[in-house]
Amino acid sequence: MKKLIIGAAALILSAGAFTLINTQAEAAVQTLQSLAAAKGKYFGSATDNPELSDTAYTAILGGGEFGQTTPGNAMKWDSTEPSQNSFSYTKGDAVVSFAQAHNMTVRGHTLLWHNQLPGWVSALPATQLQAAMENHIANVATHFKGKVFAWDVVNEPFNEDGTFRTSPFNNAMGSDYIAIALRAARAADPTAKLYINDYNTDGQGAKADGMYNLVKSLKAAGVPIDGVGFQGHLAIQYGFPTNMQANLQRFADLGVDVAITELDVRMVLPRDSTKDATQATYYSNVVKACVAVTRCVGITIWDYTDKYSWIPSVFSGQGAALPWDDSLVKKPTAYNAIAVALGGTAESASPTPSRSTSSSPPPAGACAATYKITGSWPGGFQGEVSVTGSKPGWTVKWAFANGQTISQLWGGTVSQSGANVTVTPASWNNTPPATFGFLASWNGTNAVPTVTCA
Ligand code: G2I
Repeated sequence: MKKLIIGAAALILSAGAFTLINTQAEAAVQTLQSLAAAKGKYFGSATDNPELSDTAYTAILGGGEFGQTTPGNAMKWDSTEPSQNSFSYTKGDAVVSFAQAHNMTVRGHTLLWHNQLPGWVSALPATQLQAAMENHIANVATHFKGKVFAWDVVNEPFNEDGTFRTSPFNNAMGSDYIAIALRAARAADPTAKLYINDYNTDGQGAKADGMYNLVKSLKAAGVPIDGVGFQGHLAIQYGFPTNMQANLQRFADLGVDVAITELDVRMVLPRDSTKDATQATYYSNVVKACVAVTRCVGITIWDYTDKYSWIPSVFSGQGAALPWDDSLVKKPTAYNAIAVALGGTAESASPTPSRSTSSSPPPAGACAATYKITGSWPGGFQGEVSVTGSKPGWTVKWAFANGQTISQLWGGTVSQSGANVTVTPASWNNTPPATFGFLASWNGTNAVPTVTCA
C-alpha cells in the first residue's frame, strides 16, 4: 500500500531527522475508504452471509478498504418475514455484527421489493396488503433501528419506460404504496435516511425521468424521502450512462441525497486487457460523477470480488465485473481507476491475476515449483506453492525482494532468515505433486519471487 504523507507532516519533513519520525507516525495507509472519507463520502462493498465464513474474503472486506456494507440478501422480505408475522433477523444481525466489528456502516436493503417476496404476500387479498406491508416495515425497521444509517425503503419501482412497475403493492394501492411505505419507515426509524433505489436510472432517460418526477411529487407532498439510490449495474458492451453526473445533480437539486448503491461493471467473458481498460474507465467515470456532486454520499460495489458476484448466474457468459478477481486478487486496472478518481495514487505494484512464477518441467528425480499469490489485502497476502516432479523430500527456496514476512504456513515447515525462505514438506506432503500455502505481510510492493526446488 502507498503511504500518504499528509500536509502538515510533509512540511516538517524539511526540518530534519526528528521530523522524519513524525512523518512516519502520521502516515496513513491509502484505502478506497480513506480516500472517499477525505472527500466526505464512504466507499463500501455489499456482502452476503455465506461469504462471511470465507476468511480470506472477510480479511479484505473488513481490512480497511471498505467503510460501509450492504447485505445482499439478509434483510429482504423472504429472509426477514418468511411467513406472515414471523420475523427472523439472524442473517441481518450477522452482517451488522461483522460491520460493527470492522468499523463499517450498514445500508438496509430492502424493505419493499417485488422480487424475493414470499409467496404468502402475493397470495394475500388486495385489501390486506397495506396492513401486511406496514406491519413488515414497522417490525424490520424497528429491529435495525440505530444499526443502519439508511434504508432502501422501496426497491425498483419503475419499468424501463418510466411507468410504475406492476407488483402486488402497486396492484393493491396504486403508486401511493410508495408514500405509505416511506411514512411507515419514518415512523419506525426517525433517523435512518429513507431511499428509493433503482437500476438503469444512472443516466438520463425515460426511467430516470420517472424517478425524478416521483421524487419531486413526494417532496411537494411532504412525504419523507431523503435519498435516491442509483444501483449502477453497468455493462461495457452497452455504453456508459448518458450524462450521469448531471443526472445525479438534478436529483440533488430536488433536495435529496444520492448514492451509488450496487456498482458493478460486467463484460462478455473472457476478460482481456482491452475490456479491463474499458471497465476501468467506467469505474472511474462513476466515481468522478459522485465526487463531483456534493450530495452524493457514497459508493457501494455489489460485493468486491468476482468470486461472489451475482452476474454469471443471471447473465450467461458475462462477468468479471468487480475490482477484485475470482482469486481475491486486485485488478490493477479497475482498482487503480477507482483510487485515482477518489484523489489517490495508483498502486504501482498491485498483484495482477497471473502473478506466479514457475520453473521448467523437471527431469526425472527432480522437482519444480510454482509460486502464486492467491489473495491480497492491505498489509497481508496469501500465497500458494505447487511442487511437481518426482523428488520425494523436496526443498523449496526463494528470496523475497520487498521485505515480505511469512506468519503462517501449512503443508510444510518454513524457516525464514531475512529475505531467504526455505520450506520442507510435512510428512504427508513429501512426494510431488504437493502444495503448500502461507500467509505473509507485505508493504508497498509485493513482487513474485523466483522459486527453486531441489
Ligand atoms: O440482482 C442484482 C441486484 C439488483 N438490485 C437489487 C439487489 O437486491 C439485487 O441483488 C441480488 C443479490 O445479489 C443476489 O444474491 O438479488 C438476487 C435476487 O434477485 C440475489 O440472488 C438470489 C438468488 O437468485 C437465489 O437463488 C438465492 O436463493 O440469492 C438468493 C440467496 O442466496
